[in-house]
Amino acid sequence: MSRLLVVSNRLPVTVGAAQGEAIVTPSMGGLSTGLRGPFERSQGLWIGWPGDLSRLDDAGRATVMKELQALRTLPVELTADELRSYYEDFANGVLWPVFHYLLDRIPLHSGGWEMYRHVNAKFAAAVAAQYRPGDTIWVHDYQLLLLPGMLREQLPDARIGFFLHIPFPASEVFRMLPWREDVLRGMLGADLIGFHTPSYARNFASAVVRLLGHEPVVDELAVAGRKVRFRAFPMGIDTETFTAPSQPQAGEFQPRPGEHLLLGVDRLDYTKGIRRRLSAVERVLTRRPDLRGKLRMLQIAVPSRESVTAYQDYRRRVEEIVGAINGRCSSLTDAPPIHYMYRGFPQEQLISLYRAASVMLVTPTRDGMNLVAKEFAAARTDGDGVLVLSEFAGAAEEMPEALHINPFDVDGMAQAIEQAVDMSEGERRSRMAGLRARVLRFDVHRWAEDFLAALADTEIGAPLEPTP
Ligand code: ADQ
Repeated sequence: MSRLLVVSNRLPVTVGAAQGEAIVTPSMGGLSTGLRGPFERSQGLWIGWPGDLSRLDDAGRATVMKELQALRTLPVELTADELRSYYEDFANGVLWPVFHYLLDRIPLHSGGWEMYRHVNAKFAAAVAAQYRPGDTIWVHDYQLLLLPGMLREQLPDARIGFFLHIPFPASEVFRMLPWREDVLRGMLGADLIGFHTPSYARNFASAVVRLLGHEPVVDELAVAGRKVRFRAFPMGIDTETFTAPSQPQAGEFQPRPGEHLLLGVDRLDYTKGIRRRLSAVERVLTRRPDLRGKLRMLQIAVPSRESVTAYQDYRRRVEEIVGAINGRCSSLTDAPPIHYMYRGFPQEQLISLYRAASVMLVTPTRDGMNLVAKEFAAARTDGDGVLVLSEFAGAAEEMPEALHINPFDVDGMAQAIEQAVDMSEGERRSRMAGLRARVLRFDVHRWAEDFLAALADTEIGAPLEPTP
């Protein structure tokens, strides 16, 4: 079996300290869960940034390195400068808004390209140093778009896969990126390129035709004599975790009797449509006085990218709107309708909340997939609950039984929330049954296996012409 080299910006570990000792704990995200099987079976290696190790003393550093090695992870260390410029300024400051169609967020002076290239090259050197003939390399996400091309130059015969976790925008938007050709050439270094949905794959193909002139045949492109395949592999979740019975916990959240609980769970990110969602809830409260005191919105926002200015601004604006709505809609007898928490929650608590909610609101203005929507459906082992889902989330293509909304139409969103609250139990159950059947079948293990099987099946061709 081919050894799997996984490459992602961040290693799936957290380096911390306990009783003065440095410790490394594996962090169980969706990706690491999905890859666990093939990774263990092939005695794989995971290459990525381990987090900031600069505060460790020599002994702590030695312990961390040993533990990272024991977990079969290889750290690519980044200086504070590299991290700021490559990750914050370029990946999150430029690529993230362009790929999510938020063109007004592109900074006037979009810095960081040179450093982005430099850090991708640093990753390429780390991967090439570990590579043994016969290995399979799987590169992840928008932080490493140039890496497949750089690896192809160094390792012409390597089997390389790339998966993009965010949308690939329409070519008309993508071409606004000043480095568009380099980005495409970087991606085309892979033998197989995966996206969450067929529409992202189509957008990618039209960008390639338009900017590089390569015409695809179905899902294949011929690039400098090599065959590059691209197609959709919709990512799923670890269904076992989300279907397991909840353990009752002290102080657990309980909805009040007769209350309709609306739930939002997101990273605090300006693509998640949190402000529009809250406005829609306010509209429901204004239009439906009968629901006042009976409708509560629980919004959980996990802190994210806190050093990026756009995220600080967005957080301030979300908090302003929470305050404004509560100010307008609270009374002496009713509790404030918006219950907002800015922090991460342990997974068991999230699952209890998914189970307590009457309506789950997933309303991003753009989202590659959105796993929260799938986690909610999987967690509803009682077969009840309504999902209100943005048509701009990749998940919408696979979840037709949800109530689809356009987050730019706040009135329409308010109507969908009312429809969800008023929905009969029979309709709720029949929609939920459809959602659950698909989510449980196409889980994250299947996603990883399908991608790796398609990659194993790909012919490896001649090298790319070196990029100028
Ligand atoms: P994200 O933008 O992070 O991922 P999403 O797919 O929804 O979005 O995943 C978020 C994860 O964080 C979920 O597993 C959720 O349970 C967890 N989470 C959210 N809020 C939390 C909280 N308050 N406390 C604890 N955990 C919380 C990117 C892309 C997505 C794509 C994924 C996977 O932007 O579109 O679906 O990668 O490819």
